[in-house]
Amino acid sequence: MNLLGQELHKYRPAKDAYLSIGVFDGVHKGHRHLLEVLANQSNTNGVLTGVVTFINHPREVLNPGFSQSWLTTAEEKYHLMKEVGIDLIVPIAFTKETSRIRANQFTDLLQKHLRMRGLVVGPDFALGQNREGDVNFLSSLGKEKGFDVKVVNLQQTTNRPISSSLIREALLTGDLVTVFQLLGRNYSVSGKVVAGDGRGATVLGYPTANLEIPQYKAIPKDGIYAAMATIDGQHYQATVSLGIQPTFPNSPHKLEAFILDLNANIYGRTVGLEFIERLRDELTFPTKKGLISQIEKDVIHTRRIFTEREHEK
Ligand code: RBF
Ligand code: MG
Repeated sequence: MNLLGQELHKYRPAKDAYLSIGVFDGVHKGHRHLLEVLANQSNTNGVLTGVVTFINHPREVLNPGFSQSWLTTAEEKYHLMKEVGIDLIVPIAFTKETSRIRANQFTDLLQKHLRMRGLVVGPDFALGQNREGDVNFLSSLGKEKGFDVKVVNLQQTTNRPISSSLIREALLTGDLVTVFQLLGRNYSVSGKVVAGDGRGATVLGYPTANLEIPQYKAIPKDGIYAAMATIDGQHYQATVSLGIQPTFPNSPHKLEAFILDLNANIYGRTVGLEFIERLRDELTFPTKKGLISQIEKDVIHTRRIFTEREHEK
């Protein structure tokens, strides 16, 4: 049995299912639109809502050398999918072997193991060797083999379809307004608090939590941000410094959060950060005093952003 067969073989869904297939990195607005159509279709037909999602990026296999930074970790992705009502999440690895599976063999496996009765996809979707199973191919195959194919038009923003790569680009330029528009929520990163240099607490009077970020996670452009921190389900306002702290030469690249109104040792705990607004670039200050008074302003700015958001509700 091929790897895909082995992976799918583990599942024994109690009912038939409508499925979508893809990477779904970020579970952005466009993905959510597609998944909502999927959920409606399966509810109408009284079947399960399932997603088959690649663990790695197919492009990694198809063009070696390509490496992806991810908008969502696997756990974040599954959590977001469950929120939109996906019952069955089936992670699969994309391998050379997967890329060579014939389209009809692929759908046979989906029918056999996941009880696929319908497939909901975007207009550019294709599966199977050389993308032979495009939307037209799948529609006629479905008629023959007994599954329905529904094509969902992609959500547009200012004439470009919403895509994970557009969101990555916006993160790289620090354009959180666009990120929010395409993602439908704030971008977030979570990581364990590790030991820093202690300079924040001892020299500046602004102790920061230094976060260890997952290796493949996309991070925004260096700079200072207002963020919402979450620690054990509790929310805190935070001012985040992301970068190389140019005031102190040879500092490592770091993601640090000054968490407002928290007096606790949080070493080893996991902190989630939702990036809300970019405040400024990192600057080089001639004196520590200059940096301290700027940090003071950043913190006041952060509080103001939260107050304004509170009023907008
Ligand atoms: N370091 C800099 O060199 N330049 C900055 O503009 C800068 N801005 C910061 C703003 C805030 C709100 C915080 C919490 C830190 C900032 N830092 C900056 C990082 C600071 O130098 C670092 O936290 C300490 O040196 C401890 O590593
Ligand atoms: Mg620190």
